[in-house]
Amino acid sequence: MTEKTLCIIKPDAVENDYVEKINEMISMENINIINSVKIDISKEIAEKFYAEHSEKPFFNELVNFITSGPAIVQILEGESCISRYRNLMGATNPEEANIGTIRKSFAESISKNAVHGSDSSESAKREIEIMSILF
Ligand code: 3AN
Repeated sequence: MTEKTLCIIKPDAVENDYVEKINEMISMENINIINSVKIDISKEIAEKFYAEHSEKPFFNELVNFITSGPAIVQILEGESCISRYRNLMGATNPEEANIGTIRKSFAESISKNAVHGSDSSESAKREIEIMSILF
């Protein structure tokens, strides 16, 4: 089934100039980038976006980091692309990520972990809705 998912290239990866390399890896998987915008995500959008983590001890760190510099917000589209893009991202903690994944290649740490991807079709719908005002 053709799906859409939300991808964010986070401020660490933008600052380190990994955007083209990450997008090349996405394209190699036959996943299309159908919208892409470079933006400073506002605190308001970040808090809404990460609402499911609001009770977690790392919530403030999460919001502070995603708003710390320009990020690339993108909508991806392709066959089963929600799970296929998650696999391409690799584990949340880059130390646990498989070789060949984006996080193994480019993430610095569990919080500065280069990319975000929706984890289910419900999340994808919600996240695309929140971010669609940016495109
Ligand atoms: P994923 O991004 O792999 O779906 P989630 O949904 O568990 O991971 O966590 C969302 C984000 O929260 C992660 N991308 C990461 O930046 C951050 N995060 C998760 N666990 C931790 C942690 N233990 N310490 C700091 N940040 C974390």
